[in-house]
Order: sequence, then structure tokens, then C-alpha cells
Amino acid sequence: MSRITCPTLSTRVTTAESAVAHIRPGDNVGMSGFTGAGYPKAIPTALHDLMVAAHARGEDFRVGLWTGASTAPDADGVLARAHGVSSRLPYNSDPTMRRLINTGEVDYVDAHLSHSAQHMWFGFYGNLDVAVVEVTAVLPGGLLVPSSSVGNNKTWLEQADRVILEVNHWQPRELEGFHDLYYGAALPPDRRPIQLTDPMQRIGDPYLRVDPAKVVAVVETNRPDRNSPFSPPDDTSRAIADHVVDFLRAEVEAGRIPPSLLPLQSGVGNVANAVLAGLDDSEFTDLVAFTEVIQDGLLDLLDSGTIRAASATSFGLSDVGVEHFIDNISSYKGRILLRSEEISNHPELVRRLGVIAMNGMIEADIYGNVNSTHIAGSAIMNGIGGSGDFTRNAFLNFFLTPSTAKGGKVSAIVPMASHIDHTEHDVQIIVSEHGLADLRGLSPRARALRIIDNCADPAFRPALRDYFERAQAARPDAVHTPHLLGEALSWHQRFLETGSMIASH
Ligand code: 0RQ
Repeated sequence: MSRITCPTLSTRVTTAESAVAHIRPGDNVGMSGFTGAGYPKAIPTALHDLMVAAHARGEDFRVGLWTGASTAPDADGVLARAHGVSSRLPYNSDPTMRRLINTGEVDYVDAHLSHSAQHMWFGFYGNLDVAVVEVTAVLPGGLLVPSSSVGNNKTWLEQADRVILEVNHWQPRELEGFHDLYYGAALPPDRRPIQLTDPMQRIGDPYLRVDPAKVVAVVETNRPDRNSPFSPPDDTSRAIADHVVDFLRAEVEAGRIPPSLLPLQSGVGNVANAVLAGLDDSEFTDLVAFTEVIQDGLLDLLDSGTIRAASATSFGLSDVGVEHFIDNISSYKGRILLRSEEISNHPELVRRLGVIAMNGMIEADIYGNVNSTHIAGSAIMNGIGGSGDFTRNAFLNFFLTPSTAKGGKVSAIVPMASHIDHTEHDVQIIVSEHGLADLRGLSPRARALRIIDNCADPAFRPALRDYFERAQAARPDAVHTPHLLGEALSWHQRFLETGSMIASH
């Protein structure tokens, strides 16, 4: 059955090679895509070919590339390989693109995901020339059935001068009804409260809208999303999960949160997946998620009934997870809602619902400042993503990490963070495989003792305590947050020089 039932737009169906002629050197291009789901599958490769040919003729052909979040090797990766990207926002995890960002070829704007759409509307990013958006189907009147992610698609479709649609036959047609697109937003000073008081409340429509007059091409594809495999939980991630579950249990016993907890947000990656698995093995039931990404672990929880429903902006499944989802798609209808990322991550909603946020980190310092994005101060890993949107506004927030990286040579707890994404004022709970540091209501010095004793790897604890004690002794009149400024970043310097933070190396 045809996926394109809009009479006007069915006349615009063409090949990727001819559609891509609508993208010109210097354009800003807004693509769909979030954690490897719902990104365009054909146009990026066609654009790569166009760019490579232009470069061979000695012409410059680069674009500004904007997305929902991370895409895939056949989107970010091919465009990076073509040396065709001048600027990139708001999030990237592709290794080739990361290298070009870190060598200075690509200007990267690492934005809070909840900010990216509104900053476009505020006019902070300039003009959006073209939107390239994957959808599941095109209905009459320019109504679009979104695909496996929503991200910033609503904004790109509304703001772009020209629109190219990719209709992906691989996406299950039954995705119709899984989305809730909020069209009630206004700009300040005319903003009104977003009337969402329950994570699963519908506040919008099941469809995206596009002005058919702006659609310059429709391309049909049949290709899977980038589905990343998950490692089964190892001892480290299982230990982290156990600490989180024990803590939540104690919070319920203390009467601070209800037995069905509060809406959960869980970051991406294996540790986050392990925490979800830990919840599945616990007594908790009838939970709800208000999060960004639906990973395999969340599907398991929906299957077992531990979680009754989940609101997000995207899927982020493995091959096995996708197969399971497609085979059982009707059982998830009404229990999964995908929204725009400005809504899934909205500070107003995160604060109102009292979300419990759980995210990974690269390092934390002894006072609780958290670095989510940079290696040794200067090199970007991925980006802040939604971690700031959720952390600052959450009822409870956790940062989860193994206590060491690089085979034990690098401590995730350091004297001073080499870059700060989440300040000591925002961070509540830090968890490693060794234990959990509950920082709520503590002064900086009390936090330092708790983080060192509970979370740092035992091999690094003596050096961290030594630093903390000498910092207090050095300036007795300045011990609110004691530091030895000449030494504070020496662990990172040693890592850069020797590949290890261990002093004897
Ligand atoms: O590098 O692959 O080269 O070995 O960092 O580390 O341990 O695989 O951890 O995949 O969970 O990622 C913070 C990056 C953790 C992620 C971060 C090196 C380590 C490895 C990855 P290699 P792991 P994870 C919702 C919320 C920000 C966005 C966010 C992230 C690599 O969680 O991007 O939270 N968060 N979004 O070796 C040197 C250290 C290190 C280190 C780790 N201390 N020093 N290298 N590494 N710690 C989702 C979205 O917003 C879409």
C-alpha cells in the first residue's frame, strides 16, 4: 500500500540524486534523527557524493548541519568524510564528526537539547534553508506520520525554506498513533503554561504538519535505523544499579517519594540500561518514564509491567530490541508516546512532574561539579544532550559512572573537574560501583569526604584525601571550597603526558 496518500505530495516523489540538488553550498540543513533513530537514510549519502564531486572541481561545498541529537555513520559519518560540514548542533556522537570537531574543522555548538528548537525560533542560529526529515507516511493535507524519533522535526519543518521528505518503508506503518505533537507553543512574551500534568497526557496531535508548497522533493527509502547493540550488564554496572535501587527503596521508606516512585529519566548507554535491568529485578512496579530515549531496557520494563508507560522523543534500540518492538507493536500502543524534544526535555515539565534523572558522566570533582562532555578539558566526547535539562529541574538527580576509566589509569573522581557541565549546585547523587554519595544538603567539604570515601576507587582515595587536607592547610582563611590552584588540574596534565593519572607513572 502506498505510504504517500497526499495527492499534491505524491507528484513530488523523486530520487535522492535529484532531490539533493535542492541543497546548496552554504545552506543550513536541519535533519531528522535522534540517537540513531529516524535520521534520513538516502539524502546524506547523495549529498556526500555531490560534495566530493564539488571538492574535486576545487569548489567549496559545506553546510551547517542541525539535527535532533546523534544520527549514524550514514548521516553524520558520510558528511564528515566528505568534509562537507562547517558547523554542527546540538549533539553528536559520531566518531568521524567528533574528530573533525576536535581538530577544528567543524564548529560545534553543544546545546541543551530543550534549547535547540527555541533558540531557532528566537533567531539565534540564523536562517534554516532546508529540512530533510524522515517520516513513516505522508497523508492528505500535508499531515506526516513521524518515524522512530521526533527530535526537532516540528521546528525544522516549520522554519525551513524548503523541505525534503524521506518516506522510509522500513519504519512500521503501525507507528501512526505513537506520537503527540504539541502545536501550542508561542514565543515570549506570549507564552502560556504547558498543560501537561501527567507524563502520558496527550497535549497535541498524532501528526507533524508541513506546508505542501514548501516540499520540493519526496524520496522513498527502505533502510533500518542505526541500531546499537547493548552489552549485557557487567559486575560494575550491576553494582551501580544495585546502589541506585537501594537508594530509591530507602527514599520510599523515608516517605520522600511514593512507592511507584516519580517519573524516571534514564540516559543512554550500558550503565543506564543496567539500572533499568536492576529496577526490573526489584519489587518496584507501576512506574512511569518521562525521558528522552526508549532503550531495550525500557521495553523489558514495559513487558514485565514494572513500567506502565513511557513518554520520550525517540527510540534507541538494538537490532534485537527493534525486532521485538515490531513483533509486539500493538501491545505498546497507548503505552509509548513520542514528543518533540523541546517537550520531552522541557524544564517546566521536568520540574512539575518531579522527574528522577539518571545520567552518565565522564568525571566529577571532590565537590560535586560534573563533567559530562570533555576529556582532559579540551576534547569533546559527545555533548551535554539532555542531561542538563533533566538534572537541574529534577526532583532527584543521579550521575552514574565506573570509578575509573582507561583500565584503571584514570580516576572518575578528580580534585577539580577539567570542564563543568553540571555545577555543584545542581548535582545531588553520585554513584560508582563502590558506592553512592548523597550530597543533598551538604557543604562542599562534607561533600568531598563523602565522594572520596564512597565513590572514588580505593587506589585513588589516599591521593584525593591528601589533596583535600593540604588544600585546607594551605589557606586556613579560605576553606569553604579548598583548592590548591597550581595542582588542581595536575592529574589531567599527568594523564595527557603519561596516559595515566597515577602519580608514580
Ligand atoms: O572512551 O570509547 O574511547 O574508550 O569516554 O565512556 O565508559 O563507555 O561510558 O558510554 O556511558 O558514556 C558521559 C560520555 C559516558 C555519556 C558519557 C571515556 C571512555 C570511553 C565513553 P573510549 P563509557 P558511556 C541522555 C543524556 C552526556 C549526554 C547525556 C554522555 C568514553 O553518558 O555522552 O548525558 N553523556 N545525555 O574511556 C578519560 C575519563 C573518562 C574517559 C570515560 N574520566 N577520562 N576518558 N572516558 N570517562 C541522552 C541524550 O542526551 C541523547
